[in-house]
Amino acid sequence: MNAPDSIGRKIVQLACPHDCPDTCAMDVTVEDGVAVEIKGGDMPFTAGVLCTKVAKYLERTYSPERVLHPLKRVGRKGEGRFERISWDEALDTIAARFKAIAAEDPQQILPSSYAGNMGLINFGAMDRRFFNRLGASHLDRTLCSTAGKAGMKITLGGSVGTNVEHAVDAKLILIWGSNPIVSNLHFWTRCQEAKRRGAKLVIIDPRRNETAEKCHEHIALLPGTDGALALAMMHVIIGENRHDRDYVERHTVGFDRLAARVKDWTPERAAAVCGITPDQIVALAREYATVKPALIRLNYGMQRCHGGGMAVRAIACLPALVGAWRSPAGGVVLSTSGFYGLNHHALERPDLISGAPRTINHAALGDALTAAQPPVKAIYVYNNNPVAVCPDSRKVIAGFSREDLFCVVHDLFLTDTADYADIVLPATSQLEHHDIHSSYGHLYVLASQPAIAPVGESKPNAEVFRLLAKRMGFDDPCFDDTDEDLCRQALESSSPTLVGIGWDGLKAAGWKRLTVADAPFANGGFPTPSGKCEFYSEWAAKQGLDPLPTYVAPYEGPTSNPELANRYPLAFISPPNRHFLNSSFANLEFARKDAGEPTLEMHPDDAAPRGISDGALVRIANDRGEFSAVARLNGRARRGVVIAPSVWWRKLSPDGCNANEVTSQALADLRGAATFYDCLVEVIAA
Ligand SMILES: Nc1nc2c(c(=O)[nH]1)N[C@H]1C(S)=C(S)[C@@H](COP(=O)(O)OP(=O)(O)OC[C@H]3O[C@@H](n4cnc5c(=O)[nH]c(N)nc54)[C@H](O)[C@@H]3O)O[C@H]1N2
Ligand SMILES: Nc1nc2c(c(=O)[nH]1)N[C@H]1C(S)=C(S)[C@@H](COP(=O)(O)OP(=O)(O)OC[C@H]3O[C@@H](n4cnc5c(=O)[nH]c(N)nc54)[C@H](O)[C@@H]3O)O[C@H]1N2
Ligand code: SF4
Ligand SMILES: [Mo]
Repeated sequence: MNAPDSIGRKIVQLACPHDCPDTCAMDVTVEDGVAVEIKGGDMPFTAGVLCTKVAKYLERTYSPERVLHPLKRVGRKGEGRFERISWDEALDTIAARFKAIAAEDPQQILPSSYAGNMGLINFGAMDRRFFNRLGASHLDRTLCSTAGKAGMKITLGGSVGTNVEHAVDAKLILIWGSNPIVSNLHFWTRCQEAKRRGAKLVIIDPRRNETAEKCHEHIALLPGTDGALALAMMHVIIGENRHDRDYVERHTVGFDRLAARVKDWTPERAAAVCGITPDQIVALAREYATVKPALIRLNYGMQRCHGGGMAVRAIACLPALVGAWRSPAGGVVLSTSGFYGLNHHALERPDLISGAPRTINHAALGDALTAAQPPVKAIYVYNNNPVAVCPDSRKVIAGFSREDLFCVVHDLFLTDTADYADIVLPATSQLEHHDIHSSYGHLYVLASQPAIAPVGESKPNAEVFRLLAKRMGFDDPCFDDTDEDLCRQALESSSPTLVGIGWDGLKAAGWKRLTVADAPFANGGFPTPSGKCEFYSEWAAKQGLDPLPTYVAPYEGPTSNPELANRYPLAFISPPNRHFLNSSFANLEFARKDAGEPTLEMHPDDAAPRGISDGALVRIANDRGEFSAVARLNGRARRGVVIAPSVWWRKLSPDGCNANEVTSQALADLRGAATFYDCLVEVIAA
């Protein structure tokens, strides 16, 4: 932080708290206690640039829609009618209800939090301590990334991979299940520089998304079929003897078994599964094996389906097969979070748990709230808008509508979920609290400092749990730690990547880079049990999983469920809207203006026989539910796939519903992950 000048002006260094791989540094200018300007910070990955939505973060911070003080419900559940109460009344009410329910069985209390704020302190620290000590049900946070993370862990040993700061030197970049112009902007700027230096950009995505328009080639496969494509690429590479024998021999395990596995995966077979041509697969495989350095940027978009974990696992085998890890610009990255080694144990204190509370899967929250035994009697929602973002809305809403469910929502805004709350608590924005940030898209640690006083009576997450812990009588001294104590503890770690990074130095500098070698796996050294890239995984075999990469078809598709596919012939995906961040921003005037209205992108050949023209209102339906959107025949959808950019707030949508009305609670092949993009629908002209 700069010292205030004579007119009381200072610049404060923050980190963007949103769930985005870029975790930008932000400089906020404050005059007389009011934030007047926000800009990208000087952290090298950010390089002074924020995305368009966060460039308007001050409008979010000072939005007239902010919740300014605690509220209690006066209307029916879902109605969203509240009356102002004091913090004391709010906290006393919550503590009294929690004590009564915990006296029966504390597992009847469930936290529901996800990634509204990615700062380590506000994401998971005092809250985890509180619920651990309470003995509440454990929430398995599977909404986004667990399948892909598991695929990476089995193959490479963790969420590690290429530092995309080197992408400018790549000669071939495969952008796979990712839309970086929308969701990884600062990687995209590196791709553009690589393109200027002669690199070829290939995107693999069912949707001709904003990024595809700017790539040299677009492979528009069917959703959920990436595993088959990767297996066939390996079939071609090994069959044509194009693999890097030396790298494979020295730094991988199980090549012979992998070769046997991919033998049947001919380009013809995979092409039929993926809905593309065999020639596309052969050309891609040859190019990938010969152009160096080759980088694969995976994002989570391609693992939101039944076979999502195994698809990531298969793709993660490719760089070792061709020796792409030899160069700093080669390899693959899904997430860099595994490089950090921060002290989550100190933050979360799992040792405070007594007994063995059950685990509830976030991706099946609807089922949990309507059918779990013992029932969930209280839910505490923060950093999360489950009524809008969890799959199978009708079940989720049936759960939140239960009169006997005590519901607390801590948020900056009266979200779809807040409408079901008994108590609403006002949350601070990033300008109003301390935090420390890691990233899943680069290698920097950032300090985020408060720039202004809390707006209204809002409080940060950790502060609310400190106050609740007092009222619950939790006397462990860890409940007295301040936010800065927590920031300090996060860095108390023996991780070699964090050497020389302490809280005070970080605060003064704003950001520091982890110590990670360029081309970290050029000579192997993967964090797997064998230290090699594991084509064959003994560990997976022991877990009862297929030890080799394999293809797992979508639950909802013509081969796995022909009867369903007959009734609901269109594959439905609902990837991020450029102007929102999940459901965040979707209530703000400026973002809604940019986003327009809820749309459904269709191919003209799917629209015509249904009597649907561009701009027509359509209903998107399956056995789980239905919602409405405006049809857009805008060239983005391939045949057989319809797309609803998301996540809109239900109550601000024309028919009070959003895309999750039709998505399912089925779980992916690995780590119980959500399968938002494994979904068949029919589209009907409204
Ligand atoms: N502006 C904006 N940025 C965001 C978000 C947002 O909502 N808005 N969300 C944030 C979050 S939570 C995350 S997890 C990250 C990453 O979020 P992701 O979900 O990875 O989102 P995208 O980068 O948009 O990439 C999704 C792409 O995957 C494609 N896709 C869908 N199914 C498949 C498939 O089966 N195979 C393949 N190959 N492609 C498929 C979609 O068409 C889309 O173009 O982005 C973050 N950044
Ligand atoms: N159909 C469909 N559904 C999806 C997806 C999809 O692609 N399609 N994507 C999925 C993915 S990848 C993800 S990650 C999830 C995201 O789901 P969530 O993590 O729930 O993300 P958001 O919808 O942005 O909601 C976060 C909420 O946290 C609040 N918040 C922000 N900061 C704070 C804070 O400091 N304290 C408190 N108490 N609250 C705060 C925000 O105001 C916001 O209301 O959604 C999933 N749902
Ligand atoms: S949402 Fe992503 S790109 Fe935008 S400012 Fe935040 S970290 Fe940067
Ligand atoms: Mo996500």
